[in-house]
Formats: sequence, structure tokens, C-alpha cells
Amino acid sequence: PQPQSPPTEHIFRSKLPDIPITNHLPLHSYIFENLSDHADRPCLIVGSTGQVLTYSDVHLTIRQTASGLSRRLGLRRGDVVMVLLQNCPEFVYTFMASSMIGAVTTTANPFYTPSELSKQISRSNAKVVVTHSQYAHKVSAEGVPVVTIDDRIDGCLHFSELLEFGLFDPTSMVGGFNPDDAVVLPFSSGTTGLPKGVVLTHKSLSTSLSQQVDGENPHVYLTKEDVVICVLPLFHIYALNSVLLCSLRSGAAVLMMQKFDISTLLELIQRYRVSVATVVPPLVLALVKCPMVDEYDLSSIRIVLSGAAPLGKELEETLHGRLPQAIFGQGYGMTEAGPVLSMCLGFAKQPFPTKSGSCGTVVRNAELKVIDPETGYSLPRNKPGEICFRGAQIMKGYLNDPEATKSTIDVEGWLHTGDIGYVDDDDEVFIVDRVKELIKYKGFQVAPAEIEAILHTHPSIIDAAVIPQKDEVAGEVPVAFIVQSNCSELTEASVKEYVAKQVVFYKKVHKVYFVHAIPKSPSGKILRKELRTKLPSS
Ligand code: 4UV
Repeated sequence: PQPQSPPTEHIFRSKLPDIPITNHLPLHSYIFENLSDHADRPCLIVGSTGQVLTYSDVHLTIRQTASGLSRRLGLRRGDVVMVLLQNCPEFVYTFMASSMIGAVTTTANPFYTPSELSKQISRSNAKVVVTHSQYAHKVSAEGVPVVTIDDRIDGCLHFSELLEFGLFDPTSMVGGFNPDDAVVLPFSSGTTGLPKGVVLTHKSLSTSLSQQVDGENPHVYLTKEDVVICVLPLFHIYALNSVLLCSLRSGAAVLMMQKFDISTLLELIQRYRVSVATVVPPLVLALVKCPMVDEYDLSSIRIVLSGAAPLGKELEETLHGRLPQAIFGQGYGMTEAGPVLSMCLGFAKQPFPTKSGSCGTVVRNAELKVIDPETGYSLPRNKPGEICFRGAQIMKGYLNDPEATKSTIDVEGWLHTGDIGYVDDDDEVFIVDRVKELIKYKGFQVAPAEIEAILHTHPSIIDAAVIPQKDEVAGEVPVAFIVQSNCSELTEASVKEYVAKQVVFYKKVHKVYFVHAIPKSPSGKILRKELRTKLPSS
């Protein structure tokens, strides 16, 4: 019974008590609040070279980078820095240094095409791009300074040139600081439309981290003895939040892998006695299928966290069979939610028993409800509906898009996720479907509207709709329904190629269905559910 809420309002909370949350500090101050406890401990380990950087090394370089960003590049509070990097220490230096000077980091995938990057640079109004030399050409036409972290390139700055301006004094932030200032600007399409800048503030991220790793009984118990493998890309909010920032706050070591390769992954886990493995379902599949797994000593792993896409119960149980000593569980996140909504309580310092297939229990100091999509009323336990979420960690809004913000966060502050799920008798969240447009390829976002917009530019295409089709390896792949003009004779291959040239690999169209019309509602919205029934597997 919850006497303070009306009888019809069903709100779910964590089984852990609320805690006082430290969210008034700038993100970097919060992250390094306990630096003196682990200053000489390993902070970042570079998998490819074996280089080990301690917490004090990393903090020092962050302060140097902050000086360079401000004095060499003239960046000020509110300016946006694009980090176009694979996992490497410079990612951490640039991101944390930006926080220090009050600037904002927008993260992007180095595999993006020049046109995808151009859109993000202009939408975010990025003032500089930090990248690897091999990707510099993709952004050289953008008219913003480019910093390379490895080879020197004519016309670009080199990262080392940022480190020549002494140490930034974090207490000297020009123009003050407000916890509601943006600190990171990942792009996400949310429930509908094109990718949009998601404004996550210092307060959002420090709240989310605190909900995970702080308190007497942290929901995710990490210590300075832990070695956390960072194989997922840091440009996605999942690894950024739950691998990098949670580890830095806890004093754990982050073992960075720049490129995924299964034998290197296994080798690194064995060599560095990795204790926490944060994964996505396709990686679980790869580990299950890989015969080499039995040749390595993986006994150091105590936590396996999977997230970003649905994980089959059987898959989870099969991998668990191969790593019996580890606790398996899922986290459920969404960029706009800041990002973590729920997390396995088996990871807590005093753990709870959990069920496989569950996405965990709602994080503390937050509220979750499940609403009937038709009536908007909240539903009791075990009844599936749209998951809504409220707390200090959710995004401030979409950048320069009040309309999209209004349709995602309602007047009472509830974020509507577009996910269908329920909460069971033990407070565990289960996701059963997705009503939003979003397609997830191996956990990566594909926005149908973006691919549809590209298809619409084809001279022989009159109309197009893109929806997900189930796929054993990727989870989902984008497929297109196409209406072609009368006299044209488009082939499936030519349509696929037209899209493929303009997008990163996971946004490619995998199958093309030629149809006479795209089913639409009277208001012109594509009836995606109806299209789904036309797919062979449904
Ligand atoms: O916006 P996004 O790309 O964000 C994410 C973030 C995931 C996580 C997961 C665990 C963490 O600890 C963390 O920090 C971040 O994926 O996509 C959001 C959508 O992905 C689906 C769901 O449809 C979200 O609205 N999704 C995310 N996690 C799960 C999931 C999951 N565990 N099971 C099923 N679907």
C-alpha cells in the first residue's frame, strides 16, 4: 500500500532505499571526488599496448587537455566538442576536460560517413572535432578545427599541442557553473523521427551514476580492485555511463579495447583478470558459439552485464553455464533516460536473487510506471504497457527541439520510453516489445526516418518505409518497403547500394520489398504494425 498516491496510480520504486545523491557538482568533480583514495591505482589500461595509466596520471592529463581546449582552441562554457574516437585514453581526456571548462561533448561513431557526420556537426554546432588521423578526411570539409590523436596531418592540430598550456585550475571555471548545464550530447532518434541531440546535464549523469554505484549498498557494487573490460564503444551512452563513468567514480580499472576481436577479448580477460564484463546480446552469442572460450581462464569474471537490446533467456543461460561463477544480469537503458532505468539487483553489494530474462529492478531515487497505451492510466504488476520513467537523471530535453521534447517528457515529468514491458511480483522489469520506430542492430540505433529520408531522395522512389526484421545475429535488421515510379525498374540490389553508400554499416537495408502503396493512417503516419505482418517471420 502506498498511502501518498491515489489508489489507481501504480508507481514502482527500487527495493533499495533512496540515498542522498551528490548531483550538485560538475561531472568531473563528482567522478574524481574520491581520487585521493585511489590516485596510484590503475585507471586506464590500453589493451593493444599494455600501457597502464594511474588515476593521478589521467587526472593530470585531463587538466592539461582542459588548458589546451580553452587556451589553444578558445573553447568556452557551452561550446560543443565532437569526440570521433574509438576507445582510447584521449576519449577520456577530451570528455572530462570539456566538462572541466564547461564545454559539452557530442559523441559520434568513427565509422559514420561524411554526410552523417556533417549532419551531427551542424545540428550540435560542434566547434572542434577530435579524431584518429584515418578519419580526419571525413570531417575536413566542415570548416572546424580537427585534432588528431595519432599521426600528424597537414591542416590539423595534434593532440600533444593541446597539452602545452600547463594545468587547468578546475576551480577557475569561467562564467560559473550550473548543474543543469549540458555535459554530453549523444544523438538518438528516441521514439520517432530523425536522430536528435539528447541534452544530458552534469546533474543527469551524476544522478545516474550515483543511482548505480553510490550508497551503503550500491545497486552495482564496484571497487578499486575491479578490472572492467571496455569493449563496447564509448560513443554510445551504455559504455560511456555504465563502463567508463561508473568505474572512474568507483576507482576501478578500465581495460580499453579499440577494436572487437573475440580471441583478443578472451586473451585480455585472462591476462588482466577482468572481473566485470559489460556486453550486448550479439557478444553473448559470439561467446556462446566460440569454441575457444574453454581454452581460456575466465574465472576472474564475477559480473556479466548485458544491455542495449533484448537478451534471449536461453542465450543467457547457455553462457552462464560456461561461466558458472559469474552473476549474470541485464541493465535497461535509453539515452534520453540518462540512461539507466533498471539494473540487475544481483550486482548489488548485498545482492537479491534475480530471474534470467529480467531487465533488473528500477534504480533508486527514481520512479517507474507502466501505462495502458490507449488510456494513459498506470497498470498494476504483471500487466504489460508502455514503460514511463521519472527522476533527476532524465535528459533536459532534445537540443533545439521543444516539440519532440514535449512529446517524450509529459507535463508531470514522465519520460515515455516507447518500450512495452511489465513489472512482476518481485519488482523485476521485463521488456516484451517496442512500440517506437527505433530499430536496434546489435544494440546500435537505426532511425527508420533517416533511412526513409535517404530513400525519398532517389529519383525512382515515390514512397518508402523502413521497419525492423528479426535476425538471429544482429537482433534486428532494417528492411525497406518501396513504391517505385511507374516507368522505373529498380532492383533490390540497386536500392540497397543507394543506401549503403550513404550510411554506416548497421544502417544498411537488408531486404527490399516492392509494394504498390505504403499503408498510412489518415494523418499520414506510416502504419508500421501493418507492415510488420507482411514480413516472412510474422
Ligand atoms: O537509446 P539507446 O541506444 O540506449 C541504450 C542504453 C542501454 C543501456 C543499458 C544498460 C546500461 O547500464 C546503460 O547504461 C545503458 O540502449 O536505446 C534505447 C532502447 O534500447 C532498448 C529499448 O528499446 C530502449 O528504449 N533496450 C535497451 N536496453 C534493453 C533494451 C534491454 N536490456 N532489453 C531490451 N531492450
